[in-house]
Amino acid sequence: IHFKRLLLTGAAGVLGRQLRPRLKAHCCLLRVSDIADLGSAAPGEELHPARLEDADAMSRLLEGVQAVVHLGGVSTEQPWEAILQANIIGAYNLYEAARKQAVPRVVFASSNHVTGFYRRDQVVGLDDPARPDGLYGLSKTFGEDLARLYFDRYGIETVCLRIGSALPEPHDRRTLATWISYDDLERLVVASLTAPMVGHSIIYGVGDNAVGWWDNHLARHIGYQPQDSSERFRSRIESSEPPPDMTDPATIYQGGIFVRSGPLAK
Ligand code: 15L
Repeated sequence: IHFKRLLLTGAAGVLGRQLRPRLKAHCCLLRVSDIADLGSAAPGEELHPARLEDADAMSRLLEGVQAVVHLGGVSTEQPWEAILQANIIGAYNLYEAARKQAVPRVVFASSNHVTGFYRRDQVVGLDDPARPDGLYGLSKTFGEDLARLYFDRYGIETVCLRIGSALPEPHDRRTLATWISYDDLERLVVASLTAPMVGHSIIYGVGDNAVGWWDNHLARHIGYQPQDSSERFRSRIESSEPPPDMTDPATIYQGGIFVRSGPLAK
């Protein structure tokens, strides 16, 4: 057990529901937050609903926690106003709360969509420039830079997880490259919480897939060792899907259908 009290935001979301029981094993108390229904508190849990847009509520939410796993916010492409409130203002409120409450470490759920406009014949490293594929990806780019500012200025450490596709199984050609199992996601989050020194780090949240587009070697200090590969799903997926349409931007670029919003919309 590493932590007295951990905070998980977005605990009612798709990944929050996966991580909630798993993180409990690593702390005495798990504070869980969301605006959606959190159900009832399991032993060792504290329910603490809070709106990311509400700075005072966020400050109270972070009181007395040793680390935050921040999954809260909008997780797909949405109109600007929704992204602005939850992901831009919300991320700012989270970091201001961390500063006020002296929370030393954040694990920030970024996204592969920070670099979604790289092509699938490119391998992206952790110090390559961002190429967000939409407003959602752009908001995660902002979150990564905000985290960097709060490290440089205030010493709050963050690991930005550019999560690929966290799913029970890969389900198409793209997710063969982007898949991360829930077990590997747990390994990644726990490594990010417990690595001795992380400063401001970025790492792709991806499994041990044979084919992939992301190079994590600059994040070896986090100690994440993925164990699950998508390869055993390949033949079934490739034989059941039509051949890829190489003229479709959603096939050319890593972000998949996320690139279609805006000028590339079909
Ligand atoms: C994301 O960032 C989304 O939150 C998730 O719903 C998936 O679409 C994932 O990326 C992905 O790229 O597969």
